[in-house]
Amino acid sequence: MERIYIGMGSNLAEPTEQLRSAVQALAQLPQSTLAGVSAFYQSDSLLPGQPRYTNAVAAIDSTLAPLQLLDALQAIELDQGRERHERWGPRTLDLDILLFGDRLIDEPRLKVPHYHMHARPFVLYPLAELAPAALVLADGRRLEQLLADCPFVGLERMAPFAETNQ
Ligand code: PH2
Ligand code: MG
Ligand code: MG
Repeated sequence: MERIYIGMGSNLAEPTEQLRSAVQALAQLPQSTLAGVSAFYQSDSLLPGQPRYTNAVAAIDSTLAPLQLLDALQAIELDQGRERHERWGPRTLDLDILLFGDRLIDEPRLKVPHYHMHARPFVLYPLAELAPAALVLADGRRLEQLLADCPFVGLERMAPFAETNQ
């Protein structure tokens, strides 16, 4: 079993509903159990002119191999209407593998830790709700330090998932 953190994002077609559906799909993954879901956060898109995003992080424990999990996450994205046009385009659902146990992965389809996660408050702050403060990434960076270097700016924290999901 390895602990995996998955970043979730949506800025089309009722983002909150998209994330709720995604959580249900993650709970159905084979060889895996859902271990936690952060609160949902809203923020402006990094690219101007797009709708605001809703983001969250989920934790799963899984024996899936990284590329098996990536395939399963991309199937969930497609199932929820994801269309890939331009890079960073608006999307109904984005599921990104942020951390995969203590693995460093550098494959054409998958780089872990997720690139740019250190600079994205909408990834780091929900991650910090689930991961221990003392977490050290596979590349040696400390979550505490990444948080200290990434101010909580432009993020709006919504009700915790358990409350919004009742
Ligand atoms: N994802 C992007 C581009 N911009 N902005 C926010 N707030 N949240 C995202 O998840 C996001 C983004 C492409 O991955
Ligand atoms: Mg992304
Ligand atoms: Mg993605």
